Amino acid sequence: MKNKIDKIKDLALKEISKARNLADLEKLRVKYLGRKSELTNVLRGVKNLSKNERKEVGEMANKLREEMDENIKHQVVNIKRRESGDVKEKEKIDVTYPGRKISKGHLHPLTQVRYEIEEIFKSMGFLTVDGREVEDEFHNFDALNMPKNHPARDMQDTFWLKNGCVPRTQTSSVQIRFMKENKPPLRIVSIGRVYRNENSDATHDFNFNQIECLMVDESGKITVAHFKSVVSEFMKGLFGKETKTRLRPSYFPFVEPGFEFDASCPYCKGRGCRICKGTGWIELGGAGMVNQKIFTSVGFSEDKYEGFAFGFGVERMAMIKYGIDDTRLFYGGDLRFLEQF
Ligand code: FA5
Repeated sequence: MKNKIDKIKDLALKEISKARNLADLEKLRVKYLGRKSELTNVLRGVKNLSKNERKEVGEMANKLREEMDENIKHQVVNIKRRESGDVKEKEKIDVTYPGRKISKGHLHPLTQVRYEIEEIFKSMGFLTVDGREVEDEFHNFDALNMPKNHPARDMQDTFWLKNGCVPRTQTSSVQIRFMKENKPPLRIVSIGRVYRNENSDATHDFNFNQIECLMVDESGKITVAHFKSVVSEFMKGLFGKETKTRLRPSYFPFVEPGFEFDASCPYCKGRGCRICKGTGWIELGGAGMVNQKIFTSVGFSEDKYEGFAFGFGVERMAMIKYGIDDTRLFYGGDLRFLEQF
């Protein structure tokens, strides 16, 4: 009996001292002091012992009961103290800890270029105007001297809508809308999305942005020299002085004479590469002196006014400015690309 009590004592006191929380401690209390515990069994059997043994074993068992009870109470205090210490540690505020950096977003590179372009034109006295992204056939083609079956329509393979409208293929439609509402003198610039049914490659996409510029005044007041000076001022403002530009004769039904405008390729510095298709130049857009037919289509008398217009691709300008070799990167949504701007 005495051996058994000693074994219970060793095991119980060891387990009680190792208990890590109050729930474990309660389980040990039931195990060693409960009605079904070994010690209670020992006490129940005391009555069957001899008188001397009864006294001795009874005293030992009661002493152990008190000792275990004491140890459990002591351990409750320890656990509570430690738990409240843990909470304090967890909730401690270190006012000297460096703040967490909040990552800030920024404007898309095309939006940055757009704002920059608008600022340059604003400084030259141009008004920024908005156009419509979905146009009717009249404003997108007919009023721009591109009637049905005109071969120039083929160059702008178009997404036609069922109601006969088009997601605009060029920002030149803004010229028509603005001149229908406003009389010259006028200087406007308009930037926005256009859509063409094209296969994508490094310099072409089916959705891109154009900037349209229009300057009109009485006949004799605006010449090609004004166009050249406005464009070269714009190019210097956007790309810096080192970029070379050139004009080539070209045809657009809404200008006469018409030009195409190129900037020197920033990758090969004019030597010829994959991006510029070996030519050393990147085509930025079309331009020319406004065809008198456009003035009559908006209700102005023929030969009363003269002016120039140009339309450039914004993605191509952003490619040159930032040294980007594929226009599709602008629309890929890849943060590794976008975070560089
Ligand atoms: C036009 O769209 C004429 N409206 C420009 C114009 C305006 C001429 C005013 C005369 C007077 P074009 O189709 O060439 O022209 O397009 C102009 C520019 O848009 C191109 O030079 C190029 O920079 C850009 N561009 C054309 N197609 C794409 C494309 N698929 N992806 C990206 N940029 C394009």
